[in-house]
Amino acid sequence: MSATPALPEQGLSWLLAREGEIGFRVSAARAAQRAWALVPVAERAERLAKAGDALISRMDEIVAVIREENGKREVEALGHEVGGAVGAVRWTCANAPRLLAAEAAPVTWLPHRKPVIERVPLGVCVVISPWNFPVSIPLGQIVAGLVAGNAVLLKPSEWSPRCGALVVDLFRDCGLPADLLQLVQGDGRVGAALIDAKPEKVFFTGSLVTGRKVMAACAQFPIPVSLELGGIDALIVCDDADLELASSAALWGATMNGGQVCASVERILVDERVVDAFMGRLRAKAERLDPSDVGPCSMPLQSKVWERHLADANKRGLNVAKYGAVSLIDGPGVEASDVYRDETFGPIAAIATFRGDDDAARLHNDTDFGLTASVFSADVDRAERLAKRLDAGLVSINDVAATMHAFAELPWGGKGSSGFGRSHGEDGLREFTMPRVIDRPRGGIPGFKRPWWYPYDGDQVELIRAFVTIVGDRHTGRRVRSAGKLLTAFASMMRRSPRL
Ligand code: TXE
Repeated sequence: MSATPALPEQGLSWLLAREGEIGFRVSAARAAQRAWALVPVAERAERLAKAGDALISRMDEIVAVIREENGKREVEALGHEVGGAVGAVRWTCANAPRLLAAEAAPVTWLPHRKPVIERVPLGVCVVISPWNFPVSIPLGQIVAGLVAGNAVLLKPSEWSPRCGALVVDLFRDCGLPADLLQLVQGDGRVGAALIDAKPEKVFFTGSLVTGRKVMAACAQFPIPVSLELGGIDALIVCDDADLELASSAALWGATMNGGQVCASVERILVDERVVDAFMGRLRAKAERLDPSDVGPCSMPLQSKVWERHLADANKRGLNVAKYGAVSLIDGPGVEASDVYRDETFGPIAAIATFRGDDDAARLHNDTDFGLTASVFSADVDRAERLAKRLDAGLVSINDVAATMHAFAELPWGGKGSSGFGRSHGEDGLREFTMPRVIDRPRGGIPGFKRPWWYPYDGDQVELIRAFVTIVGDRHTGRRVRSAGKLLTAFASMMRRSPRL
């Protein structure tokens, strides 16, 4: 893995230059977007599908760059990155024409009009992405933004610039207008400058701390923002769970991608009646786990978080058991520890116990985060009842990280400190659009001055009272009588006062 990039230590002049350049880049993107928005969705999707072809034909190159820059294990680079990205391209391009099609929206109160709801692009979208999934996270958002008719400026993490450049290069054969998709390298200062350039949308994936800064910056204008933040996701083991399955799921869920996943298992909640049997299996597997299967720390500063949380656990007198690359922490008071309450984002998990489903739901929801969760029980219906009580955006039953970010069909995101907005799925695609209503005269009905326009007179009051009753009353007799009153008032109105 190459040494992570030295952060550019430029002075104010550099930043001002970059801000000037960024303003120009956003203007160029906006000009390109206006032409791109006129291309039919089906044609946009057809062109963008070529990025999926590039992902397949350049698979080995992509995996090599990810592994060099991020250290990810090959199977994870292939499955979570290339697999997740090509799945996002294929699903998005196949479904965008249907999901973005204009739809008639008849309105009871407007029999003489024909409203249509269009899904129109927002304009210039800025995608700010992290280092832990440096290909699949930005690529899925880019293809959604572009197929919806937007321009996209990608600012990859400064810890994965090569992956970011590769992501944009995968679109080179898509026949996109110049400046429609642009790569803007740099650290948080460049990210902040992109927001200051007033795009029409910001899509951020990263930490809660930075997400707050991004949201505050967007609020100045205001710019709509989607925040995909972290999580302290939990795996819940009920008293009737298959402990063999649950312990394997917990080990993999807590350490895949080196534990550097917003959806990784940071908390393992076990019914106290089976905790000893469960921990026996989990520890035995952790001991057998080949440390080389667990990816490295991909961003040097992250290991400082790991060290801080382990030190806090030791200071609290908790049991900190290390098995090669994996650390398991439990003991009285674990729920108050940093490793339990904050995102560790590493191959470290805290274990806490509960008794019964009510206690499990309480323990799970006792956090500000709410991204994903998993529930293990022999009774799937029981597990589903418990799942419905959990503050989380996605819950797997007898599985872990099953409905994860890699599956483009499903909306990905959480609540609370895990952020808001969605990527993937119909919800995610629509995050890159704005509904616009255009209402046309219903064919054949001549233009006429509306009875509710001026002058305001007695006939009009009678007519509108009758119309409201016809539309809103559930009593048939009153509605029939009101129809007669409406016609009488309308005839009188037409005879008497000309409308203004
Ligand atoms: O995130 P940052 P980092 C969490 C995880 C990890 C922590 C730090 O807990 O420990 O974030 O990771 C850009 N305006 N997740 O440092 O700082 C920055 O350049 C605009 C969870 O990578 O949030 C980078 O491109 N942009 C998450 C991006 O924001 C700014 C995945 C993320 O950086 C900015 C990754 C600013 N003021 C980390 N400051 C997940 N949901 O999986 C920084 N950036």
